[in-house]
Amino acid sequence: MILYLGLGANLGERERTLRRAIEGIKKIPAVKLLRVSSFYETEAWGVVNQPNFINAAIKISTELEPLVLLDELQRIELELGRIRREHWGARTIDIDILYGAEISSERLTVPHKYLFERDFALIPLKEIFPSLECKFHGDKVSICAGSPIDFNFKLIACVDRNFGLGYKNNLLFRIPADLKNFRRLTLNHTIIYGRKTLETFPNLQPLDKRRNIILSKTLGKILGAEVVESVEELFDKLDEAEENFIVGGAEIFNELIPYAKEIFLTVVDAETQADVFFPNIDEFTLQAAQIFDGFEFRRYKR
Ligand code: A4P
Ligand code: MG
Repeated sequence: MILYLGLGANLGERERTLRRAIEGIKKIPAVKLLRVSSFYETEAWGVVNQPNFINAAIKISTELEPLVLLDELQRIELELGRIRREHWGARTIDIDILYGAEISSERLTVPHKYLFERDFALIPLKEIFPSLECKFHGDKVSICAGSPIDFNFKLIACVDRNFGLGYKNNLLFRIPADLKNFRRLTLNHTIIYGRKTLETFPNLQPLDKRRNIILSKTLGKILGAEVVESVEELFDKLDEAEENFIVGGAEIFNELIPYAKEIFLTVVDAETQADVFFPNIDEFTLQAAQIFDGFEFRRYKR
């Protein structure tokens, strides 16, 4: 089932809390995060004399029963410090199921009962669900920084015809033209990768002339690289104006593809015995392809 959720915060470090909530939702078993909207600064709706909110919407697919999902969302609200006080009152985080099913029970009404009256929910939702038919009401809602999609993540990989990525912790291909293209694209930018990918680099060393960030819970200090333990910690280190290339492996691609804007794939016209695969790219569209003898360069955009 595809569901759209709305998130809102008007107390504390609002952007960080929203990003942590999205990461928390991503980690719920049987939930797949498909898409994230920009963050929007919005005037409090329904109650006056409250700080502005930041609101966002996300798209997920899930096999969970909606009430089980609601339990999980409320657990995340609690973990992030939501205190239930006044109805419609100020909150560190509020997560609502906005759209995607028809449910009307005591604990849960979907579509959310005020969805179509509230620009703070509709405008982010419409961004990730453009075919939704709705009317806006002229409320004060403006795009602001801080969404995970603002970090300009680009995924880059070389795969076989079936999107196979590697075998026994190694790359499937080392094609000189592809390595050259990789270098040209990533030079002077930031590259982000996991421990196993570090082990595929020459001399097992970080790559030169690029900011290297390694996402790993087990690695210690590495000369020439910064090590972060979590995606949240990564967000704190990144610069929105930079081009941040995610270079592997499969786990890191899976972690960050929901936030990616662009994908560069070298697709080799071969079938190999791969044991890890590039994640599903249904949310992206092909922008350009350059065909060579035995492989092609493809560029996809969200
Ligand atoms: N519940 C029923 N349907 C749903 C649903 N679709 N999604 C039940 C989530 N929960 C749903 O919610 C109360 C109960 O609603 C839940 O226990 C659940 O069983 P709550 O989050 O505990 O209380 P609340 O948030 O104060 O009430 P409510 O009605 O959910 O408020 P809203 O609709 O979330 O509105 N202004 C701006 N600019 N931005 C905002 O984000 N948010 C609110 C709160 C008011 N003004 C705002 C914003
Ligand atoms: Mg709510």
